[in-house]
Amino acid sequence: MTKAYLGLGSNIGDKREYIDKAIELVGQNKEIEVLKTSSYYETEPVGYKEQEWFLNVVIEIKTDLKPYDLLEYCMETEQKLKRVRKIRWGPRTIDIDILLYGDLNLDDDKLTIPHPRMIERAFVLVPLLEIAPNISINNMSLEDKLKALSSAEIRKVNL
Ligand code: GSY
Repeated sequence: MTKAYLGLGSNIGDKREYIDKAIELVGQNKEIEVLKTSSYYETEPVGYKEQEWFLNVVIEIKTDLKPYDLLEYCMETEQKLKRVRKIRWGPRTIDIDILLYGDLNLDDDKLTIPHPRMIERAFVLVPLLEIAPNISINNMSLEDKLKALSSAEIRKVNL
């Protein structure tokens, strides 16, 4: 079993419902156990700005799936929740990113772990540090990385 972290984001329709449904579907895989779920965060879009704010969450899971199988399952879950890829950085019902998979470092055409942009994104680091306060990547403290980020809009919400 490997501990991994997934980042989830939604900015179309009932965002909370998409996030909750995605977490439920992830947990329905018999080779995945959802261990922790962060609070919900409303976050300003990063990248393409002309779109609604996102709702973001990070979850901690334990899994027997290998990284590519986990990726496939995340993509299948996105498809079930009607994700359509139109604009690269554009709106989506649900986005599920593998952030970390144990202490694996992997970089090929299909998959990069740790997620290549996670250390630049407050909408990932804030919920991740909420559920894994002492987490580091290759000895780099993520808390220090977050402190160095310019203050993107992000606020915890009780939904
Ligand atoms: O990478 C995930 C999709 N995404 C997001 C997101 O989840 N939250 C915010 N705030 N901005 C984003 N831009 C993209 S692309």
